Amino acid sequence: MNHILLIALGGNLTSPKGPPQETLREAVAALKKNGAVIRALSPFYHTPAFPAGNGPDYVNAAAKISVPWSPTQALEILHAIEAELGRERVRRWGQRTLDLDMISYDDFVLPDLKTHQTWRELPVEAQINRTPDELILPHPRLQDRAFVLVPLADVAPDWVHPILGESIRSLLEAVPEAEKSAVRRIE
Ligand code: PH2
Ligand code: MG
Ligand code: MG
Repeated sequence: MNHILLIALGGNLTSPKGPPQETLREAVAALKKNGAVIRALSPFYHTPAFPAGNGPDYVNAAAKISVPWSPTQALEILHAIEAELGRERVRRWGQRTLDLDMISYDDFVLPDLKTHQTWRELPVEAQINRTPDELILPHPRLQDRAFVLVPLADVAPDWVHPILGESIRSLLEAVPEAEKSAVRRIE
């Protein structure tokens, strides 16, 4: 049974494979090696680190993939690819060679609506100090971030958020223009 996953890719440090662009390419190859079929891959973008001043610019991208994995297997595989490509988990939102975030798994809401709402509505100060220890899907911050939404709009503009009821295209429209224009496509 195959499932459609939206994945956000990012990195802002050189990995054993090279600069972030090379690392992201390797990550896509590793997804394939693990059995994913790449349905769509966005262009790569330069994006300012969030929070502002938090290290070098990132390279960000998004992929739509189909996989036979369960949500837990998917998380394990993404973490294994991150580790293989030099990721060290030092600090929340710290600099990293590779970040592979599961944005969605079909239209699953995990672990439940109530918990999802708590994470989604967490004030930004609290977000810095609290990391969920369970898988939250869709990604609780996806609607907030131009560096996630701009590439997602390339691969899945019509995907509708199962809780918010809005498409990626419409979520992106709500993001301030200044944040969108800071996401610069790499030619
Ligand atoms: N990821 C983070 C923290 N900050 N900033 C940008 N521009 N791009 C990211 O992917 C990113 C970030 C934590 O995952
Ligand atoms: Mg991550
Ligand atoms: Mg992330």
